[in-house]
Amino acid sequence: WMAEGNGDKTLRKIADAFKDLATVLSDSHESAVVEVAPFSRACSLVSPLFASLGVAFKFAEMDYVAKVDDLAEASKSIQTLQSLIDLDVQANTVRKAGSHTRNLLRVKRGIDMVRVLFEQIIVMEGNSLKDPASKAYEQVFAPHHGWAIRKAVSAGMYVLPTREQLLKKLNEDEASAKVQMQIYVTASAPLIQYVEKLFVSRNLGIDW
Ligand code: 1PW
Repeated sequence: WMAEGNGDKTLRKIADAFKDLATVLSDSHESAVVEVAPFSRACSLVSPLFASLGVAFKFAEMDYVAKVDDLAEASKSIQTLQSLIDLDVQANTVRKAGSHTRNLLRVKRGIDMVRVLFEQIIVMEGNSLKDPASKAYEQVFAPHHGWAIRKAVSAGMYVLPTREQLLKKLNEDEASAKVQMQIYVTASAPLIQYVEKLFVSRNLGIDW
């Protein structure tokens, strides 16, 4: 039976990791400090989810994984997200291709897209993921992508797994999936806002 589903409980791991990060934020309020290591670890747990969206999202998964790996590597020498950004500010490399700060902004979009996707899946009717996935992509990534990538992604929307297939791959039933997805939606929102605030408060912008 393990070959069918995912005995690792992907959704629960994601929910738990983001809940822990949200707790750090809510306990520390204004003085909140998020460390790069637990942030990148939580983001890495989201990768199998991209993989379960099927071959069409292989490129999205590869791009996301490479950027999360870069943050994990950075965590060996940089402790907090704030200092990760400040180091790029000082070196004038914030927008440089492959910089940690640029990768952080892309990874933030990845976890935000999953947040919107889960929000949509929780309220959706029917078995097609096309509408929830399209909405998540349109809202989070499409404004930052050129024509060719947008076209490729919209083609991929026709070969997504069904909701039933996705839940089976994730080894969840309807009820358990909704619980874990809602935990992620609730926990990821303040974390995403926190990362955005790091950029905005330094006048770095988040629309690039
Ligand atoms: C959940 C529904 C499925 C929607 C999946 C949408 C995936 C969107 C990400 C596709 C990214 C693959 C192509 C890579 C694009 C890069 O040019 C771009 N990366 C991102 C994440 O936007 C910018 O990366 P860069 O130039 O900073 O290396």
